[in-house]
Amino acid sequence: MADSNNTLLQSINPNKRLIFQPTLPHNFNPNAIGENGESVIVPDKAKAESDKLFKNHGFNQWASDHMSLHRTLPDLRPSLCKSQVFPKDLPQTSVVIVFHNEALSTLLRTVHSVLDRSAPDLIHQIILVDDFSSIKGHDPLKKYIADLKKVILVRNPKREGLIRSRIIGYSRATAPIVTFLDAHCEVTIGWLEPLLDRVHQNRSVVVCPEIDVIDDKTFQYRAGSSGDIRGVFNWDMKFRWRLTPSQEQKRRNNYNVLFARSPTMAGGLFAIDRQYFQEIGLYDSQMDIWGGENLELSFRIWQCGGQLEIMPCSHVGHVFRNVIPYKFPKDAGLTINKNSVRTAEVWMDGYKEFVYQRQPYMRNIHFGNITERLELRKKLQCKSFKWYLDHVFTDVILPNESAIAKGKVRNPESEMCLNTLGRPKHAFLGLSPCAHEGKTMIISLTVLNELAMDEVCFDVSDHQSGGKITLLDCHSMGGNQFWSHKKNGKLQHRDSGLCLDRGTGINPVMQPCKDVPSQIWTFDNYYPN
Ligand code: UD2
Ligand code: MN
Repeated sequence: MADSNNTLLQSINPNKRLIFQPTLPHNFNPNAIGENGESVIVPDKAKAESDKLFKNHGFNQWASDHMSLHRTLPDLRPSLCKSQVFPKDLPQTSVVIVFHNEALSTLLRTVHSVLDRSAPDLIHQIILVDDFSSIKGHDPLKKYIADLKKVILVRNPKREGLIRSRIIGYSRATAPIVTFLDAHCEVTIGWLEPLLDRVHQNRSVVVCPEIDVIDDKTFQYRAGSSGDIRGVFNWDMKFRWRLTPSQEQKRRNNYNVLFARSPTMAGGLFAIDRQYFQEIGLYDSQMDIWGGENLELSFRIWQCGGQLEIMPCSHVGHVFRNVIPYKFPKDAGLTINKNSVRTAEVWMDGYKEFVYQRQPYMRNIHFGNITERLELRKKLQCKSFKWYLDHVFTDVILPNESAIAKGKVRNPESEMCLNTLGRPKHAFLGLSPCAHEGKTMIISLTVLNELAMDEVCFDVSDHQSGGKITLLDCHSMGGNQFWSHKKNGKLQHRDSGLCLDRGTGINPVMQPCKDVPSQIWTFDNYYPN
């Protein structure tokens, strides 16, 4: 069907092609588990085994092992994407997939989904880089891929981490475009043409697909970051998704099939011109194992004259997990922070101070030598971080701008301070002696009248006296998260009219407002407008 359409198209315009239409897999069984991206329900008799396997990879390996390596998936693209035509002579890509102790079935499903759902003339090679996985005895991967013509396996003789592993994979790539994927992805129909086309149009554009979610517990395939969401970062140097500001939405005609400019990328999934990647300095090879490299590359692309975009017509699923299942050779937190400090020191100019203010111990991290990266920045005549914030991440909230008041929130009578105590979302706000230290005590009264610690807001849904305060994601919509406060006075909750009271137990409580010392709160700092 697609082939005959393509033949028809080429008789009209020989320079164009339609999206590649995959055919149903050989031996397709519509009743097999997980087909069409549906949830896998583990039968009772396999629950114990599946729970055990979950620990190995931080996802339901049992489900993955029992689904087809060629399973079918829903098509989540906006409908306009389906009729797009592309140049016949799109450049080819090398696909690089790095992995450390990945489950064989998820890795092979990633490979097959690429082979099954990409036009064969666009895939030059798939390079698998095994980052020193522990292989005991029999080596099923090597045996399996021996039959797959385009697939190459490279094995690191020592653990390098994902950053250097990607450089190793890149160095084996020979196609004009290199596409990176994590080892637990599934690509969907039409994923490749829009990525290659965009890089082909402009070699200094780096493009990411929309990342759909493959559920870690059920392997259900569903929409993830779609359409009006783009990548940003916070001052903890963490990648975040955020709603696209209205100006950028307007440029895109309020969400259509046009690319979205994104301040940062999640990290794992992108296509880049092979030579351009070399020119802008690949990755910082002194970053270890995991983390930070996605922001470093994002800042570098924008500051050094490139663009980072998300293509709404390209959809790739990824298994998001809640734990990192593999070991870090050195302390995990320190490794990630070191990578982040290298990023901040090279690219963020004075704005790195905001990072250090949030996590003062980061100042003392030995981040190694960054001379080469600073020279790269000079050689490429890259712009300042201020330029990046003014022109790209225009909706950034600077720490001191975002707050009306900030710091420890103290009840002077008791010398007790509000403290989220690192409790999970949906837990109650706590208290601790103000003499204690810790970032869970640093609370902002934001310009939106929220009481917030990071992205967690103090929410009051129980409007009875004696009700507790719940920690929830900030929604920026007022409602149960709207508070009023006058310097060194009460903290009044708008919708219930109640005031925050130190209470008599371990948690503060909401009480009718009265002039009593237990309802007086002072922030360390107040910022005049
Ligand atoms: C996200 C990115 C990931 C990377 C990371 C920050 C997506 C979907 N994923 O985390 O690509 O940018 O943020 O660093 O955007 N691996 C190795 N050696 C190691 C550790 C990991 O080869 O020492 C492999 C791993 O098997 C996987 C890939 O690197 O294929 C990414 O690791 P992850 O899946 O644990 O990272 P993720 O998705 O949480
Ligand atoms: Mn991943």
